[in-house]
Amino acid sequence: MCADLSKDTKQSVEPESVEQASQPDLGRRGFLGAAALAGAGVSLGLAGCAPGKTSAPAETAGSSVEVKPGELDTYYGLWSGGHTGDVRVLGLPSGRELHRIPVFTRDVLVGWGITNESRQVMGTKADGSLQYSVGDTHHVHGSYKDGNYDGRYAWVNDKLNSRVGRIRLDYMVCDKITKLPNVQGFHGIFPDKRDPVDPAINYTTRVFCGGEFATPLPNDGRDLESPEKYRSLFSCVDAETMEVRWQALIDGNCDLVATSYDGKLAASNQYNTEGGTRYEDMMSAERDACIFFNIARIEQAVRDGRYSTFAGSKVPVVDGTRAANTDPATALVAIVSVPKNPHGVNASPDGKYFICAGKLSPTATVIELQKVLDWFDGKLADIDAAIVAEVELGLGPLHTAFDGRGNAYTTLFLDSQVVKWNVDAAIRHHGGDNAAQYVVDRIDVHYQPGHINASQSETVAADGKWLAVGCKFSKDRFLPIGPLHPENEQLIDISGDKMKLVHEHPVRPEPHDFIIFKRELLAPKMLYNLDDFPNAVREQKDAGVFRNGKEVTVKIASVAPAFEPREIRLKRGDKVTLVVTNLDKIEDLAHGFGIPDYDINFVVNPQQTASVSFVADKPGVFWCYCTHFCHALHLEMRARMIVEA
Ligand code: RUQ
Ligand code: CUA
Ligand code: CA
Repeated sequence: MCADLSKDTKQSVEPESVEQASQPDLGRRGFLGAAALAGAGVSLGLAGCAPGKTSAPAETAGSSVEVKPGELDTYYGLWSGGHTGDVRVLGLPSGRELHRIPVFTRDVLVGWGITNESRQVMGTKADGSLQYSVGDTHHVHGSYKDGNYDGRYAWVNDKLNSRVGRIRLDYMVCDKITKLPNVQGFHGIFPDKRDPVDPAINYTTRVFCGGEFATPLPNDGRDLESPEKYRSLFSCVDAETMEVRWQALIDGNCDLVATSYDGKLAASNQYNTEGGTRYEDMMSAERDACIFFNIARIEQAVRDGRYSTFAGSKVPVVDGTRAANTDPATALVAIVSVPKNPHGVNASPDGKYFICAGKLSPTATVIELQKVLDWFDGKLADIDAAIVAEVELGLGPLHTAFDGRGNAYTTLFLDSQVVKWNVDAAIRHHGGDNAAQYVVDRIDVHYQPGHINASQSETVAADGKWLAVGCKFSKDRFLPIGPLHPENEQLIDISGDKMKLVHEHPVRPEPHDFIIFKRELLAPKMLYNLDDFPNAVREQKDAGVFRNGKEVTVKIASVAPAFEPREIRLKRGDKVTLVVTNLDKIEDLAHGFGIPDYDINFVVNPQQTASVSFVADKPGVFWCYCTHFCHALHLEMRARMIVEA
């Protein structure tokens, strides 16, 4: 399978010629480039910036990505699911999708949004219906200890409804969702890596969330046409309680978030520092910003009561606007100027730099963290002197990954390339050493890449083996399936000097971002613990139908291949809570529980308990059956639900 794919890759055609062949009017590459540049309203001075010589098309990399039948992958990947509101678990290097963890939207396989337990996590309205039924996940990141993933949690954002979801990585389920107050378009998310003050706290205790869209605050209809009053908020969520600890009022629109390895700084690259509400206004200034939050100072300000609150929320809000933070001695934030409408900010694994990609500028900006700290300490007069490099890479730089050997890998959206560049050489070049060659290699990807990540890239253990690239357009790479194309995930071997494209697979749109880490860092549990469920039906003899007037509790124990009880007698209009415990203790022995015409189906894993509530409003006979293949007698695994008229 994999070998075939690499063969396909080998035969791939030059992107430019394909564009022309299939789209006579205007190639997409040309179209996107023209639109972006016209929107930017600038000439980018690209003379020195034409895509250089690219690597040869993928060579067959032997069996390096092939994971043979029965073999296990060596890396996990956590991929955001985009519109589907979930997080996907992949094995790498094979790229096989192993699981989807539902978070913000219903999932009819596991019954997410159907069981009472999951609905409580998702949030319901007063009438019991789900608060939200759609989502848009972009970024997923794991909890840290000592600068590496510790396998406890992952967090994912919902840009659409400004929610943060937390996933317990031991069971790979979402256990908490928090709605950010007064935030619209919550985009970048990143956990901290240690506490800025207490050295004993060498693990994640905060999750930072960047607010993208600026809105009137409060956004209740009173200020509609006064853009100068629109603001966005940067939020800090407690990693354990998932409550919002504090927020910071800021100018501009947060894009991504990155955190320093010493715990002292969180950053967000910002576009639309102009505060425009019209498309053209959002690109009018030549430079935007990367804003650095001084975590210790902000939390001291909160302790000192130097904050305000907004209607409807008790969360302390500190002032992180440019106007309020000009004096380094008291500033809560430092604002570094970067070229217009930057995209992506990433922390290098050596802990020294944050890199902002230029998007509308063909550059990447390297900011030295020690210099930002020096500015706060009064040792650096000009905050923009924290910029140690601003180098040309190519058109449409978006996101950057690292190999742990001093190289950065940046996606070029408009050029449909990944460029490998050396950070130290870029700094020397920026410092005036024109002989310093910082671009090491370029490779074509197919097509228009957004996010990129390397194995262990965002940890101290970056290992420089694999680089995954999320291509936003797949066009001619797969069998046609109608107008909505899959996206293309490509895998590049970065263990040598030259990048080698070794694998690709289609994905349902659109994953946005992902992390890749060694499989040893996760130890998922195979069985639930009965004691974790207060409503568990602990033994078969506890099962049965228990009536209290119109309120009926149905307790069901499942042991393959039978449910107990096998007959459930109800009266029309009964308010039913049906609890199912899977008493099987065998790995991989899940049961499902489906009730025809009652719109109910969910899975119960070994030693798990799940419940649903419904009104028995349809009289008749309903064969509740096991919906998950479990046994040779799986088809016979049923309970007859009788609803008397
Ligand atoms: S952003 S393609 Cu939502 Cu992650 Cu950059
Ligand atoms: Cu139990 Cu199928
Ligand atoms: Ca701008």
